Amino acid sequence: MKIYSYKDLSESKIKELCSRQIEDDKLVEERVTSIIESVKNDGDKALFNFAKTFDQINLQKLFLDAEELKTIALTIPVVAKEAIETAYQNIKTFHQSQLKTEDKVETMPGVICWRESRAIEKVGLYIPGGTAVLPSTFLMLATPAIIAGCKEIIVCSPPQSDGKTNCYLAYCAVLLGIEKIYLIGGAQAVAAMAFGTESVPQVYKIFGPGNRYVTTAKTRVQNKVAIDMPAGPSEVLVIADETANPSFVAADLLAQAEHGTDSQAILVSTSKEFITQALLEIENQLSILPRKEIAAKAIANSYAILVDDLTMAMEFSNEYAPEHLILATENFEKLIPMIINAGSVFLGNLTPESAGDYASGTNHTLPTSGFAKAYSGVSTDAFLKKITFQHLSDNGLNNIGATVETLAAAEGLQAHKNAITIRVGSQKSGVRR
Ligand code: HSO
Ligand code: ZN
Repeated sequence: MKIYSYKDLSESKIKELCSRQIEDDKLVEERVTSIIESVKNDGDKALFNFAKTFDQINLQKLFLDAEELKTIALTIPVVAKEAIETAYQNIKTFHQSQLKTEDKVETMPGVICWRESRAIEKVGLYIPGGTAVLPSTFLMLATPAIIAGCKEIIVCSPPQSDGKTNCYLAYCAVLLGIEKIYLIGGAQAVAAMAFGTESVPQVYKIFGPGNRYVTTAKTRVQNKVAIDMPAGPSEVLVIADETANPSFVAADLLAQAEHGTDSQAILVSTSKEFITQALLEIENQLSILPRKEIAAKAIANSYAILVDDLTMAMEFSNEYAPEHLILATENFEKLIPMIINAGSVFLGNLTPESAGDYASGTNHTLPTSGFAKAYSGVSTDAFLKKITFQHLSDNGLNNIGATVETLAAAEGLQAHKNAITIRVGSQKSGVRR
């Protein structure tokens, strides 16, 4: 891990450190384009073929039904079942609190405007499989979808080598009342949900993380469906001062690093000595991690920055716009108002990112690659649309009429003006309205 001194960094070097160097991979782009075309043209047939080529499986059907899921779910160890239930309760409580009814607003006497939420009727959730199967992602996406009231929730996850899904995902499905898991992975899952096939219903919005194929496919199908957000590799930025604990911080950086070789784990500290201690701790803890090869590569691509004070640390963090921001300082309260760009924030020395990754209640589907400058993480809102309503009374029509007529005339849109004039006229002549 390289160490930089913030004061000595040029503006262009700061920009470079904040840019997530993800090269365009032409091969991935081409493959994704051809996968999407195949699914669009050949539907289920293409999906069965991709299961053979990519998952080495001869699927008989493309999904597991409620009965099959129940049977698989029975094999879950009791502790895991209880942990999933606790996490689910917290996620549910937090996301339920996001359902808010807004007040009606009288912008002028007799002119009433308001917004109401309606659920997106059909949503598609992608739950990654492969080396890291993520039941937590299932909870993070399906819980707000259910709370929002989405009618159709399609779940896709790549099949295991036995052509099934694992007991954790199956148990989540049972707990959530989701009756099918489609055994489809990669770009083909995204294409199937975007365009629909004989077995897979078409959806209006696709959610969920995934590898480069999945994320590339999501950005590709955006002219057809909405997506939660553009996604890149996961990242954490830890701001630590002398009140922080180097072993805690090292553990947090490694938790991020074990996600993937391209993950970023950035340490920003006010103390040179702290950085040295944390780096030593990383070495110690890394050597006994089961995913040490992956984590070591991610750490090698990451860096530490020495700053003069916490204000400087916040300045860098806002420029970097991390997916996860950990404030490893007793002074976190003072920093909260200074946070401008971050996906999710973890406050104080006893709040690891892992708490939010799994169980505290906040969502772990968050903007990466600097998109925290413009995007929010997934929440109940992401599964809702806000519809505006308005009503004009007699009085309201009189009050707003001239303004609309003048603006319509200024834009040369006579019919717009008429829509007001004709009503005001009917008011005067006593014509029934
Ligand atoms: N840190 C990941 C979420 C996750 N961690 C799932 C463990 N499982 C992205 O926020
Ligand atoms: Zn994580």
